[in-house]
Amino acid sequence: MNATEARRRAREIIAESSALAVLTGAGVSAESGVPTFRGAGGLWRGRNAWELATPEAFRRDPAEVWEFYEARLSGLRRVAPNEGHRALAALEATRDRFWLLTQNVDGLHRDAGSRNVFELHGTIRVARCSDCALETATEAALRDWSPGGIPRCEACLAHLRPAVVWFGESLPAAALRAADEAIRSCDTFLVVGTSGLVQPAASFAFQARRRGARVVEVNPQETPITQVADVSLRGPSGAELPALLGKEERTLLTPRTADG
Ligand code: BV8
Ligand code: ZN
Repeated sequence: MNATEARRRAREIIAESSALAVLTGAGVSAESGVPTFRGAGGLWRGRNAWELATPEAFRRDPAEVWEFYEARLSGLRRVAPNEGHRALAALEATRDRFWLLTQNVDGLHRDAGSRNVFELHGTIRVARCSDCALETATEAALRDWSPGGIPRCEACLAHLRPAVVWFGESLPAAALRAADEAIRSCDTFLVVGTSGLVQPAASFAFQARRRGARVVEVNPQETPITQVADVSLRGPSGAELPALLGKEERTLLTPRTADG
């Protein structure tokens, strides 16, 4: 199947879908300037980002882990959703049954107008007390932070940590429930911008396929998920996703805001 046929087939599958589940990874935010883990984002000060995204790293050196997340948060202050994020918001607007499951902690899907969003791996925009679990906005927690410092809980003064899911930690129950419902109920499972290496998210497309859903993949590279995809679009999601939209959805594409 050549690229044109693949796009036509993918558009057909999406147009016929009345219950659409979407799984996204770092690739959907790449065109907004957010480094992926496969790309530049995989290394921070020569350290493997995945090493720093662990409870062990936080126990060992919480200040270093905060420098890592503060650097990512400050990067996010300068980015905005791209056409890919906006196209997914438009796809949701024309369907009653739609689930957006994201591995991204950047919050850009909601900024783009998506609503039924489930952050499987948490969000970098919230900080949580490692003792009493009180949550606060990370920007507020970092207001009087400086490198080497560790923001503290205003209620019990224990260390705050980013409200993200670290390796070895289980996913939020609500997000897992939503993923389970989406996999069981969807007729189409759209996978965008993920290398499909991190569990349990990496097995969702396989589960959906086993339940008879059609799988569409958008990724410039082949991934383990390609083997269960009915069609794979080998291009950037910022271009491929808008091309998947039908006439009505295109009219719903939220206009690009002044800053992006
Ligand atoms: C858990 C938040 C219960 C923090 C993240 C052995 C075997 C199997 C599993 C395990 C195992 N040992 C341990 C596990 C479990 C582990 C796991 O899967 N490890 C892997 C590495 C083997 N999983 C866990 O620990 C999970 N919890 O399982 O709990 C449990 C507990 C203990 C033991 C067993 C079970 C928790 C995992 C969550 C970790 N937190 N993030 C933070 O962000 O700092 S993971 C993080 O990395 C992201 O959230 C994401 O999930 C992952 C990165 O993957 P992608 O998003 O796909 O990004 P990547 O850069 O890799 O790829 C980008 C893709 O985009 C590429 O394919 C590229 O081609 C494409 N692309 C590029 N540009 C574009 C594009 N696509 C479209 N358009 C473009 N323009
Ligand atoms: Zn506390």
